[in-house]
Formats: sequence, C-alpha cells, structure tokens
Amino acid sequence: MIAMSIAGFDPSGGAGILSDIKTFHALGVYGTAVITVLTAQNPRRVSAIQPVAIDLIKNQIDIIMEEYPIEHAKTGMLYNSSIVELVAEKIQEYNLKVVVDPVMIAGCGADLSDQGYLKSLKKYLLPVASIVTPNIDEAEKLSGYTIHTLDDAILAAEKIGEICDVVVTGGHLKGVNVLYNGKIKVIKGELVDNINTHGTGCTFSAALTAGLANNYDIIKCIDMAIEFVKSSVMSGDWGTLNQFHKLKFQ
Ligand code: PXL
Repeated sequence: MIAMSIAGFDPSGGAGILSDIKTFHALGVYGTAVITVLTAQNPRRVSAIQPVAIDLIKNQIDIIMEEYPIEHAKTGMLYNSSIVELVAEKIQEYNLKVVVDPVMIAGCGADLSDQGYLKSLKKYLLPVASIVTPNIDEAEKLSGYTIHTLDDAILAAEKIGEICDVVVTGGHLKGVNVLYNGKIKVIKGELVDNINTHGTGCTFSAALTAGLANNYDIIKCIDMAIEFVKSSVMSGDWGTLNQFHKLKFQ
C-alpha cells in the first residue's frame, strides 16, 4: 500500500507531515510527502511560517505521480488559497481519493492559515474530497454553526455533508465522533488524560487515509483511527506523539 501526504512541516515531529509519515509507516503504508509550508514551532508556540513556492509544490506532486501508483492521499496544512486551489486541481488531475484535514489553528492557538483559506477550502477542495475530518472548532467554521452539544455537532456534520462526507472528531466533545456520509452515525471514542495531544488531528486523518488505502470500509477506518490516536497519545513523549508502538490493521 502507498499513500501521499500533502501537508506542512512541523520540525517538532508531533504534527504535520512527519506525523503523517510516521502514522502511515506504523500502519504498514508506504508514505510519500509533498511539503506545502515550512514552519518553525514546538508544541508550545509557532515562531515562523513560510509557504513553499506554488511551482515547487506542483513539481513535487507531479514527479511523485510520474513514478508511483498512488490512489489515496491526505491533505494537512495548506495555509493559503493559492495552495488550496493547486491541490484541488491536482487531486482531480490524478483522480486521487483524498482525506482533507482542514487545518486552521494549532493546538497552542497559533493561526495556521492566511486570509481567504477557509473560503477556498469550501469552494475548491471539499467538493473533490472523499471525506473531511474537522475538529469542533473547524466544524464550526466550515458549517457556520456554533457547537456545544452532540446535537449541534450532528447539525454541523449534516451541513458540511452537503459538500462531502465528514467526520467531526471528538477531542473536544467528550471523545464522541460524528460521521455523516448520507446518514449520521455517532461513534464513541474515549478521551485520554494526557498532555501529548499535539498533532492528534494530523494523526487521526493519516490513520484514516491508511485504512482507506487498505480498502477497509469507513466505519472500520474510523474505529482504527480512534484507537491509533488513543495509543499515540498514551505512548507520547516530549509533549508530542510517539508512534513507536505496534498497532496494525487486521
Ligand atoms: O495540528 C495541526 C497542524 C498541522 N500541520 C502543521 C502543524 C499543525 C499544528 O501545529 O504545525 C504543519
């Protein structure tokens, strides 16, 4: 199995493309990596963001697709509307099945997107996505609804589901995840009392992508992603995730 992550670089290794590749690797999927943005950060703060030139992002995708039979990809931090539009075009050009992690704000509170990003995400990327994986804050922004309760999350999932399938992830909703893929399914997770949560969104969406690359059905993929994130948080060190644990799809 092989997959592609199109995402930003977090040198701490907890989030972004390093986290995606570690997750693919732990789940037996060969990971290729297209870097969209360089950042300088640790789990406590982000000190710099430098988008990669559009032509270089385009080149990375094209040269990988020239050689590898990739059908499944995930997107992470895309930062601005030009990158979102390019990635949406490439997804269509190569007919990729894509999990979109609609990264907006880092766990430490830093803004990870530029003006116009949210609008482009809804207009160009979600319509070509297989599934989008917002947390509660991102689901509020994508749906325009405020979310306090499970019922609110269900309404938001239905609203986002007008564009593409969606799983609203439950880190901020007592661990409950809400899938909408034509109908609602509430999938229970469990919150772990631990500080190693930097990059849980990236890890969840990468694990989901690994499951889809293995052709598992969406419910099994979500169950596996929930379990993988839980064990990643539990085995984390350095305030970030540590994926040197053995959890395989079976
Ligand atoms: O967790 C969201 C995220 C995604 N991608 C990159 C990040 C972060 C959070 O810090 O740095 C590159």
